[in-house]
Parts: sequence; structure tokens; C-alpha cells
Amino acid sequence: MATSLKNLSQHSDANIKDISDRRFGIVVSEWNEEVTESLYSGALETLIANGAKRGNIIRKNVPGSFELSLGGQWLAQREDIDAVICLGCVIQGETRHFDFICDAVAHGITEVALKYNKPVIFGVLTPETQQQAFDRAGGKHGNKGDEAAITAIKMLGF
Ligand code: DLZ
Repeated sequence: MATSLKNLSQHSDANIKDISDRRFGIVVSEWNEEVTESLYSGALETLIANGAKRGNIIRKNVPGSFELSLGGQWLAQREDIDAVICLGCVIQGETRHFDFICDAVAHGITEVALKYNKPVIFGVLTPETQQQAFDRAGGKHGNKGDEAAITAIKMLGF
């Protein structure tokens, strides 16, 4: 296994290279806002804790997770941005909406990363309940926003 989960869950990682001149885009979905704001705080704090400058982090909001791919593309296509982090939370409902959104955003983000040849990170929670979302957005299971930030930084180090 190339990357240990232990490292991914750490807020600040000693193995990380200098990222003080790197520029990051963060796209935040407004659906399930309380959760996605916690994801954003985690990602932002983790980037800064690992050496990124606040002025080098650009935020863009989109209405829902379905729009994360296009929001991610708007940032990824900018030459001054090195990596993009997409944050969202899709909670499983009684319809197939959940499957369509999750499939679309997973494929869309992958396409953007490959098209622009830069890290575009999938920081989307897909829980069954809101409680499971809170547990993974700064609760008992950590913060997926932290993990997404660490993943972006690690991808820049390759
Ligand atoms: C419509 C919808 C629903 C039902 N649920 C969620 C959700 O749990 N999380 C989320 O991020 N977005 C949801 N959306 C909105 C869609 O992502 C999208 O914004 C709309 O379908 C418009 O394209």
C-alpha cells in the first residue's frame, strides 16, 4: 500500500514538501451547508498548517455536489492554480437521485483531473444519514476536508 491511512488522517504531515508557493482552489457545495462548511474549515486549516499561504487559497461555491465538476473545471483550467479540492455531501435519500449525483460527480471530477493534468480531489461525503456526515466532518471519524487537503498536497509532491 503506497499511502498509509494514518498519514492521511493527520492534520499536519512532517513528510510534506514546501507548498508555500503553491496555489489551491477549493470548490464548496452549498447543499448540506453545515457539513460542507466544516469540510471547508478542515481543508483550509490543514493546507495552512502544512505551509500554504492564505492568499494562495481560492474558494468557489457551487449550488450542489452535481455542480462540483464544472466548478472544479473553472478552477483547474486556471494556470495559476496547482490543485483543486472539491467538497460536498450527498445524503442518501429514498430516490435514485443519490446514485445519479454521486456517479456524475465522481466521473466529472476524474475527467477534469485528467483533462488538466492536475490534482482534483474528491472530497465528497456520501453517507446514509446526516449524523454519519457530521461524524466525518469534524466528528468522531475525523474530517474528510483534512484528508482531501493532505491528498492534494501529496499529489503535488509526485
Ligand atoms: C437535488 C439534490 C438532492 C436531492 N440532494 C443533494 C444532496 O444531498 N447533496 C448535494 O450536494 N446536492 C443535492 N442535490 C442538488 C444537486 O447536487 C444539484 O445541485 C441539483 O440537482 C441541480 O443540478
